[in-house]
Amino acid sequence: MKKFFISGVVLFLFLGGCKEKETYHVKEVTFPEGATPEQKIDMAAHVVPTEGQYRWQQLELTAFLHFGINTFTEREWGDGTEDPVWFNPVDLDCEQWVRALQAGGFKMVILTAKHHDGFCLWPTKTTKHSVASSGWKDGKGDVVRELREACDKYGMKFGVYLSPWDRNASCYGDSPAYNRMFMEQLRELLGNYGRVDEVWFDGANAEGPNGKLQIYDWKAFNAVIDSLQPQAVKAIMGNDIRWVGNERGLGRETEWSVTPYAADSYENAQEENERLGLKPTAKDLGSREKVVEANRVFWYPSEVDVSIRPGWFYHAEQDARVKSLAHLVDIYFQSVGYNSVLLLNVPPDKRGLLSESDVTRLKEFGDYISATFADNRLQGGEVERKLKVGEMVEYALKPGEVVNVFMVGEDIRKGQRVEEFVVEGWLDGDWKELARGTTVGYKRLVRFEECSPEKIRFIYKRGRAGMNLSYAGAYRAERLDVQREENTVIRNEKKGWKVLGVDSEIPAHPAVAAIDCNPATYWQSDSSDGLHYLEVDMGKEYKLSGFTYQPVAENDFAGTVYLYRFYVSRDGKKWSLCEGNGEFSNIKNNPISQTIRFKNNYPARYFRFEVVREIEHRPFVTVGEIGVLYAFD
Ligand code: FUL
Repeated sequence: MKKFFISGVVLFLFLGGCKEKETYHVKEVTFPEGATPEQKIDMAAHVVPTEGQYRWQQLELTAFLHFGINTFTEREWGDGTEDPVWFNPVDLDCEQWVRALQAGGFKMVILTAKHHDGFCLWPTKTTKHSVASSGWKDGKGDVVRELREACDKYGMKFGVYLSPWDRNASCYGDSPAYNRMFMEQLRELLGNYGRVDEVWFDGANAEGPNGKLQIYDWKAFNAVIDSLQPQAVKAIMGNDIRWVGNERGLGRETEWSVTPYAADSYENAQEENERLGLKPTAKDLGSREKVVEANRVFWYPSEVDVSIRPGWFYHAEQDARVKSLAHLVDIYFQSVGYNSVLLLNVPPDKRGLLSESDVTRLKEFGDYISATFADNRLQGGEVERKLKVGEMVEYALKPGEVVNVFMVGEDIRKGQRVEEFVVEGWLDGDWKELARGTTVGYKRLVRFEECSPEKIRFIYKRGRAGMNLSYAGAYRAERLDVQREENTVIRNEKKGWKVLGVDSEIPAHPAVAAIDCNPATYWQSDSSDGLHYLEVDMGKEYKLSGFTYQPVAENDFAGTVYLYRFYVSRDGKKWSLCEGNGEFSNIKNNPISQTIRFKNNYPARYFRFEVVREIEHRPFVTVGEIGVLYAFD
């Protein structure tokens, strides 16, 4: 006999007037043994979000606040040795953060209560490494409390980021001991600060001081959340919300909220994900092929996290590199408009305020989005409809209206189904294709050339079951000039620079390309096991205070350097080490230009950049550009 096993809660619903009974699977379903491909696809089409996941999806715009000891050291990842006294945001004003984010249209804020450096923004009992030991408010301050109160005052939802990776905790690596400490931190945060709507766990992990890799107990962490804040969604290493796979604000055009990709807390998650070739960065996480090969599927929707600046933490030198309005709007279309939720980071500065440039940009963004979507030009677009595959729905437009955006949504409380659709406009007495797309999900936006059709029709081309169309809209989005500020490279004057030595180079990418002031060209070493290095003669002596590394801006970022050593020399023979354990923090997820500042200045005419490890342990390395910072006499 075939065994039918359906995990999760199963709902039976009678659809208005029709006798057909539909069975829905909340959050997950395991396919019965021997299920046919058609049965699997049909079951996948009936997986629906939990109430919490649905509430979260409706927020559309959520904000990250990266704030902590790194704000004061200007680093992206602290190593845990920082002195807590350095934390002193004398003008801290969480109400200013919340007001600015609200003006941008954001509905929830998520604070980095603890980042990888282990410094806690609340006076925890679990470690001395917290605001209680800081110079701020004589150790009596509590950022989490102040933000909570500001959120309550303005009606903003509140979430916490608690980094499992802790480079300060001495018990990190002693897995049971650290897991206990981490759960205690969770209990403090989730038990003492009122309602929390999202808990964000990053996946970064390493060995502790004992040399052992920390093994996290995700199930136990989840149980703490479920007992204290059952309504909160658990993101990234949690099993409610999935990381979209990059930190550039790019969703997938084909984005399935129903996927066989399993969060780590599920049985056999790693084995199954490997068997199916699934990981957060994979292009395809939910096609028919993947579903048919799988034994189970989950409602595991994606979240697009990206910073308004190149880095996650505030760095004054990035003040002029706040993303343009055009770029933020593109990100909106590629996240919210691709069936995802946007999590935009806006980092408070050393004063404890969002900087003026970011506040202005947030307001521009909020105004642009609300003006664009204020007036739906389709008549009857808000009426819900049921469409069978092959059916279409036609809408009249208000006469003479110019449009360039089409919006469509599925009622995801009845599953995600659409695999292909076409949008056509009635122009000059004929139907012309305006746009086409694959998945829809909660919300799909498609852009096309400006036009004034008399009517628009939506054609449901291909799908997994009947479509529950929840709304359709046509709008005009004002065109904006597209710039990509954060790709600006710090260009040094490199006149007279020469390559002094290099371990290897491939003909298409010679070493000299790393110092030609052109980030589009790059040096690539060969794939030998030996040490890869580049030595440069700068032609004259400088007082070197740091250096810059621009990774290669290509899609897979292969060859990007993670760990390095940096040496200088006055004669090109005797070398002194300035940075022995250098780390380009977070470069794998966020491959932006890196600026490293030394603790001292070094008189030098030559430098040597030695690669200790590539981001994925690949045997070759690439360098888009390497430059130096120097002090004037
Ligand atoms: C990453 C972290 O390592 C970054 O520092 C940042 O917090 C980002 C949101 O997640 O993986």
